[in-house]
This record gives sequence, structure tokens and C-alpha cells, in this order.
Amino acid sequence: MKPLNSVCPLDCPAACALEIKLNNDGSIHTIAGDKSHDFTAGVICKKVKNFKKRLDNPNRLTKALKRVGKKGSAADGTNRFEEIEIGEALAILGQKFQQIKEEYGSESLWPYHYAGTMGWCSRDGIHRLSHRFGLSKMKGSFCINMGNAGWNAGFGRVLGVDPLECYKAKQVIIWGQNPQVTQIPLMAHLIKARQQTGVKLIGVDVYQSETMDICDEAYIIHPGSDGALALGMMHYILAQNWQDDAYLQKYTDFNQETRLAIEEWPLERTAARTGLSAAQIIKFATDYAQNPQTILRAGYGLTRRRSGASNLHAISCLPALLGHWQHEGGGAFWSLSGHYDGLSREMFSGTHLGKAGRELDQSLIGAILNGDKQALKGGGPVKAMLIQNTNPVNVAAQTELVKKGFLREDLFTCVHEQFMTDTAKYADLVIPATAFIEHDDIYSQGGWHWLHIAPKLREPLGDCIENHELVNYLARYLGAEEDDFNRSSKAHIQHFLDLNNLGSFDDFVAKKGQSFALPFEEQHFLNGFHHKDKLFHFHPDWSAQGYNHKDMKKAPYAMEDFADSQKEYPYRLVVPPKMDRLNSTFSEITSGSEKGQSQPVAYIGKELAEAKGFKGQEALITLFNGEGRLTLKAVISEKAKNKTIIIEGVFPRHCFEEGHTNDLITMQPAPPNDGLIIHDIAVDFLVKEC
Ligand SMILES: Nc1nc2c(c(=O)[nH]1)N[C@H]1C(S)=C(S)[C@@H](COP(=O)(O)OP(=O)(O)OC[C@H]3O[C@@H](n4cnc5c(=O)[nH]c(N)nc54)[C@H](O)[C@@H]3O)O[C@H]1N2
Ligand SMILES: Nc1nc2c(c(=O)[nH]1)N[C@H]1C(S)=C(S)[C@@H](COP(=O)(O)OP(=O)(O)OC[C@H]3O[C@@H](n4cnc5c(=O)[nH]c(N)nc54)[C@H](O)[C@@H]3O)O[C@H]1N2
Ligand code: SF4
Ligand SMILES: [Mo]
Repeated sequence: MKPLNSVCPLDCPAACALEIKLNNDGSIHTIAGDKSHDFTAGVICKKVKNFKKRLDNPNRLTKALKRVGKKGSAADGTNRFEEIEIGEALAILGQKFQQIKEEYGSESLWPYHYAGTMGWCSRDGIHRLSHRFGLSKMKGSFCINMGNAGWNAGFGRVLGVDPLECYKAKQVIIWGQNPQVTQIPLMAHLIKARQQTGVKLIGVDVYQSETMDICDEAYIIHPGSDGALALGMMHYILAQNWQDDAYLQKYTDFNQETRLAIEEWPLERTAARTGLSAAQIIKFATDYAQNPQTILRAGYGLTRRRSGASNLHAISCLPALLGHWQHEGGGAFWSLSGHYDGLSREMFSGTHLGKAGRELDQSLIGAILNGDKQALKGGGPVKAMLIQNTNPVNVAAQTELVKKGFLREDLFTCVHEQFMTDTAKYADLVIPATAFIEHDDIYSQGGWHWLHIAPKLREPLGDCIENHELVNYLARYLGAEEDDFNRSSKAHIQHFLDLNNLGSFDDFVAKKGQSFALPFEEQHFLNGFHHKDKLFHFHPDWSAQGYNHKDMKKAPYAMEDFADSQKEYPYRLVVPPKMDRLNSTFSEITSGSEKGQSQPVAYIGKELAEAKGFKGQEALITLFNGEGRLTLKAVISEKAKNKTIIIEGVFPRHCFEEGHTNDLITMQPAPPNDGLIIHDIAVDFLVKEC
């Protein structure tokens, strides 16, 4: 059985190169990581090794479904459905969009998506509708806006060192990421590098994650205190006169004001804010300063808070202060998505097709569907949605409000899905979607610099239709005649390859994609940074990063979090990913009490639990704050420290006694450019049963 080349489509910075073997009937035999790919290096996560369980699952949607009866008329308050022919489903979708567009105007239609697949056709292609017809355009903000803003503030472009330089480093700091769970191949390289060279792994997190378990040194800090920690370290470094003055002079805008900003964070203040001891801060700062060959891997996790952008910026000042960028095995990275900046990609996003309508923030879906004027940008209500690749009833903030919005009788919702997710359950129309091995698509790597194609390997199941084709169909129905909407995904990708002189689709598949790595000097910014003045900016122009910058300081600083303003709720909740699922994907098969499945659980430190009245190791608790309530099992765990409570993983609603994790998350957008601040939660709780 010959392995076929493919790519993992999931929302993970690794975008692993896969080898897939199929049985004669098209079902999956095995999925393995490609050993010949330098980053994947044969290592993939367990979820994807077992992808067969999800992709060949009897519960996959293969027929279209139409709502029957009133909204919410099923026993659990969701909708009831009947199966219909795919032709009828497509006709309903077209007619509804046409009719609503005529009656309420283009901006009453809101195509909505996220990153259930990272393929450029299947993920981004839905924006073509907004640009071609002036429909409301979704602003993607679930994940990367704070990080992009925080990184760009200093660098001007989302680039950094090649993670594989870890083999040349003396230390790697994993700061606010949990790669042992969220980016397995990176962790595998770090562990291999440690075996080969003895590189020291240092972790900074707010709980004892699986990655922290592996690190040689682990600093557990108060949520959101990363900016303070970076400033405290810089304070100590300046006090010792360890900064690289020549580098600062040549490559950065460091000045007297920078010193003043840093002077605000002496050891005692930093210790109080972070929860570390002065001795720990001195050790961390000393180890960092004395090892120029230190790679700082900043994660997404630390950015998911109001202070996220400013904290990432403050951290990113560290290697600049010390000139670590000049050394192989030194520097930092967050995302490496800037590698693809030079490519013409408008055929995927559709920006060349015309002007889109108002931009509506995806993270505010709860407010938008419930008629919030500000969230609607002063315009009329959303009357119809097409949803692809996302499950907002599980992943957005305030899921009770999202549900309530979907239950509006005057809203038409079509959910294009592989499974009957909690979101699909509230649809008027559900259209079955293909999975990555059933359509062609092209993928970049957020965590490295590869571009690769995953070709269609088998025919769609049942009536499944691919995202690209569904968007094409709807556009044609609404009157589009451009070639863009007549090309198959393969032809569309070929069009992209032609415009960028990248050869033929088949050759690109055969050679397993290609690298867009930049030369060493560029990865280390030795030819300058990506601002007009070519300098690294200790003093960022936040207005270049987003509209909501008024409260941000033009200096490295430690911003207050949203949770800090919620004085009546004394504890912090952080809700990071879980090994057995990817956001809500896989939760259909991993959530439950059967063998090998898991249930949501809150980890609480012993001291806090006992102070709150735990009698044994576990209890049923109700967490609450100004946003909502959540009742679930809590266990005493050494993972959780101090006043920080942890709930790993996105679970379906039925797994909770009451509410849903994300009901505790605010919709307050993060400065400067919006974003879902999932780890910035203040709570109180009471013990219901122990
Ligand atoms: N198995 C699995 N893998 C995944 C995902 C998944 O759901 N499951 N999700 C995927 C997606 S969409 C993404 S974006 C990436 C995200 O991957 P990561 O970059 O790892 O981001 P998070 O998992 O949100 O958080 C990482 C760590 O940051 C910590 N953290 C939270 N707040 C703070 C803080 O204030 N300071 C510091 N220093 N640390 C903090 C969390 O405790 C967590 O351990 O992972 C991807 N990979
Ligand atoms: N509590 C909590 N909330 C979170 C997070 C967290 O860690 N904890 N993480 C946040 C982050 S970082 C992110 S990025 C978001 C992610 O949120 P989402 O982007 O909504 O990710 P998923 O929950 O994995 O849902 C993706 C859906 O896409 C579907 N899908 C996959 N491929 C295709 C396809 O080809 N076509 C169609 N039509 N559908 C497809 C899958 O079946 C799945 O239901 O969640 C955010 N919310
Ligand atoms: S590690 Fe990430 S990219 Fe690799 S197979 Fe797993 S989910 Fe996919
Ligand atoms: Mo994400």
C-alpha cells in the first residue's frame, strides 16, 4: 500500500506533512508523519494518528438536514431536523440569501468562518462572497490579533528565528505556550536537541502544564504578569549594565524614555506582581542575559488577555536589549506567518472582487446576533449566515447569548459541517462538508516556513460538498459570472501557483511542497527590522496596529487585564487546550464517560480548595462572575497554583451540569485590534457538593 502525501488541515502551527494509506474502499488504513519533512520529522500527535476515528466515523454528516417545527423545539432546546436531498438544500440556501439580500440589503448577510481547516481555499474562500456582493465581512479575531499586534509593534513583520535553530542554542525559553499539547513536533525537536546538545529548556506559564513538566526550569507566574516579568528582568539587566549598547544604538530606538519605563519595575514590585521571588527573577534574568544563544519561543497563550499585545511586546524587547539576535541559536519567534507575505493570495480572500460591506467582529457574535448597535457598527440586524469551519456555540465568548441569537425566528442560518456540532444543532439548514482528504487545498505553516498541497485522495462521502464549491455555487446563484466562481479548487490553486511562478499543481504535490525560508540575516533582522526606520521599536506606534490604541503606552509596559478590573471576583480562570481534542474538533468522539473519553474538570490548588470547603479530593463547584455561571467537577491538583483555576479543553454543552466554560468569558475586545481574551477571566466559586 503506497503512502499518499497530505497535510494536516487542523488549526495548529505545525501543519504537519502526512503520509496516508487508504484501504481499497477509500477508508483510512493509517496516518503517519512524513519522516522526510525536516520539521514534521515523522512526529505527529495522537489525535491525527487516530484521525480515522473521526473521518470514517458513522456519525459524520453525509446528508443535508432542514429544520422542522419552530426553532428550539427539540427536547434539549435545539432544533429538530429532517433529511433532504442536497439539491433541495442548495436551492433553499440560494433562495434565502437572494430573498434576504433583496429585502434587507447586502449587509444583512454575514458569512462566518474560522479555522476548522487551515486550507487557503476552504478557510478563506468564504470572504469572496463578502467582497463580490458587499456582504458584511467577518473580522477574524478568535486567535491571533493580540499576538500579531504585539509582535508587529516591535518588529514590523511577523517573522523570527527558525525554531530548528534550537539545535544551536544553549537555552530555549517556552513562554506562554504548551507545545507538548499544542505543537507536538516542536516539542519533539526541543527534546531531541536537549538529548543531543544539552540545551536547557525553561518554561513560563500560569500552571504546571505538560510542557512545564518536561522543562528543566519552570516559572509559574500570576496570569497576565508577563509584561511585568519582562520589565523586571530588563530592570535587573540594566542595573548590571549587561545590555548591548552597540546593538541598541545601531538596531533599535532605545533611549532615555525606555530606561524610565523599565525603571518602574524594580525587583520587589516585579516579585509582587508575578508571584516569583526576587531570587527567581534574578536567576532567570541572569541566565537569559549570560546566554546570548537563547531562543525565546513566545506562545499564543500569553496573548489571550487584555494585556496580551502589550505583554508580548514587552517580552519581545528582551532579545533586542541584549543583542541576542546577532547570534546563531539566539533570538525569538512567535508566529512565522510573515514568510508568505510576498505571495499574491487575493484569489483566496477575494479582495480583488470588490469592496466588502461593514466589518463585524467574530468574537462579538453573541452581541451581534442579539442586536447590539455598537457591535453591528450602527447598521441593521444580521438576517442570514453561512457558517463554515467553526463552532461558535462552543468556542466563542458568552455562548448562552450565541444560542439565543441563533434561536431568533427571523434569522436564517446555514451551517456547513462535518458533524452535528452544538452550532449545527441551531441551524435552519445543515449541509454536509467534505474533509481534507476529500478535496484539494494548499496549506502554509504558522510555526515554520513550508507551503504544501494536500490533494484530494478519495471521493466525498454521501452528499458532502467542499467549502470552495459551496461558495462558488452560492456566488453563481447570486449572479456572479467571474472565473473565480467557476474554477475547481484544484484549478484555483493552479491559478495561484501560476501567478506566483510556483509551477504545476502535480509537481508541487510530487515534490511535497516547498520552503519559503528567509536567509539567516533576514531571520535575525541583521539587515534591519520592518519599520520605515528599520529599527526595533521599544516605543511602538500602536495606532499602526489597530483602532483601539488610545489607552496604550508607547513604551514597554505592563497593562492591566480585564480580570484586574473585576475586583469582586478574586480568582483567575485560565482555559487552555487539551491533548485529546483541537478546540472543539474531536470532541464528538472524545467527550463522555466511555473508556478513553474525558469530561471537563476544573483543577484547583489544595490550599484554595480547602479554604473553600473541599472535604475530599474533588467536589462539584459553581464558578460565577459578571458574565455567567458554570457548574462542573473540580479536583485538587498540583497543576493549579495559588488563586488560578484551570479548565483544559473545549467541551460540548451537554458535558456540563450547568452553563459552559465560555459563558464566563467576556466579550470585551482586546486592544489594539480586538480579539477573544479567553484566559483573562476573574471568577468566584462556591462548593455545591463534596
Ligand atoms: N491538542 C491541542 N492542540 C492545539 C489546540 C487544541 O485545542 N488542542 N489548539 C490549537 C490552536 S487554535 C492554537 S491557537 C494553539 C494555541 O497554542 P498555545 O500557544 O500553546 O496557546 P494556549 O494553549 O492558549 O496557551 C498556552 C499556555 O499559555 C498559558 N497561559 C495562559 N495565560 C498566560 C499568561 O498570562 N502568561 C503566561 N506566561 N502563560 C499563560 C496557558 O496556561 C497555556 O499553558 O494550539 C493549537 N493546538
Ligand atoms: N474555552 C476555550 N475556548 C476557545 C479556545 C480554548 O482553548 N478554550 N481556543 C480559541 C481559539 S485559539 C480558537 S482558534 C477558536 C477555534 O474555534 P473554531 O475555529 O470554531 O475551531 P473548532 O472548535 O475546532 O471548530 C472547527 C469546526 O470546523 C469544522 N470543519 C473542519 N474542516 C471543515 C471543512 O473543510 N469544511 C467545513 N465546512 N467545516 C469544517 C469541524 O468539523 C469543526 O466543527 O476557539 C477559541 N475558543
Ligand atoms: S501536531 Fe498539529 S499539525 Fe501535526 S498532526 Fe497534530 S494537529 Fe496536525
Ligand atoms: Mo487558535
